Amino acid sequence: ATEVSTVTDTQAQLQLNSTPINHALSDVVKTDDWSDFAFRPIRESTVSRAMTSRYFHDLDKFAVSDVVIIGCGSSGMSAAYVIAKNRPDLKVAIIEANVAPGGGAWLGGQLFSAMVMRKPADLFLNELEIPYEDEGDYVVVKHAALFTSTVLSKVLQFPNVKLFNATAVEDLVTRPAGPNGEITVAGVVTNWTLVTQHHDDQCCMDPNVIELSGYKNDGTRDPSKKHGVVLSTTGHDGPFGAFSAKRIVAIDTNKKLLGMKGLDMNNAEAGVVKGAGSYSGVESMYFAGMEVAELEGCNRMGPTFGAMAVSGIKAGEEILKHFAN
Ligand code: AHZ
Repeated sequence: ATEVSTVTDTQAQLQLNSTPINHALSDVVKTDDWSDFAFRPIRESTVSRAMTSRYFHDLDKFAVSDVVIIGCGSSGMSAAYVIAKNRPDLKVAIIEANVAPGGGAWLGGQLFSAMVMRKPADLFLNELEIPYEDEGDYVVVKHAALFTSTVLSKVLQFPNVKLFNATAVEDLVTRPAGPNGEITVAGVVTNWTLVTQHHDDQCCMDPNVIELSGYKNDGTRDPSKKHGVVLSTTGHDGPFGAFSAKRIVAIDTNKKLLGMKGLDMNNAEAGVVKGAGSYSGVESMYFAGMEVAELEGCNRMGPTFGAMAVSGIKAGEEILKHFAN
């Protein structure tokens, strides 16, 4: 049996060698002979500078941003797509605590692959050219990772978007916004997530900030410019989740954290979409995704993702209106 399989393998190899393979490196590896293959030369410091110069340039460029999205899960990515596609002139910074962006949208629920979206969220899949099976009232993407990787790749290709991953928002920057105690969010306080996780056992590791646009150099409001916005999409409560919702109830004394209620798909998805958008208690603050459920006391929906996409789209469109008016 061993002899037969050896003969077959050799024949297959010969067949492969006689057929030119049209691969990406065909121009360089002309005869499928890799023996002289070499990369162009480089210095180690060149690699270091190629990364760090760009990162520090981005830190500088996005130190003042028009839109800061906290959390890069399904709702945050959907909002980023809508905003960046329609307004290439706005600087959109996405801050994601995890190394891997995507939040809970790499699997459809439990550890299962397929992602369910109730109609009419399929229209967003059409826009993104993500294939799905049509099951009547709902559609199924064969793997949640197909949705997440597609939205993510489209968002990251917009030149006006910067994703700062492995970076946690630790607080909101706030400023007075009126004579009666009104407050506006004016930026976010950031830190490397690994630092954020060690405030209890290391001393004094001060954070950094991203400020929203709309201020003069002396820090006063520039009325000729639109005020930037923060959109929080940090998901439901957890080690990092519901971050801004929890912070907002300390800032807005009229607000109580209502907390996410039990699972009810029909009520939850409609409720989250209804509650998504601008937050009335603090100016320039917007919410989408499961964080809305924590803030407004909606049910959770479990593994159905239509409301994540649609609440992101709704908040994104409200933000577009803010910058258009
Ligand atoms: O890492 C978090 C995740 O990627 C990130 N995040 C949370 N706090 C942060 C902070 N700074 C920076 N302070 C932070 N990033 O936010 C992302 C949230 O993504 P998610 O997928 O958890 O939220 P989502 O609302 O977009 O989607 C929720 C998906 C769920 S949960 C659920 C249920 O349990 O019923 N149902 C659905 C559809």
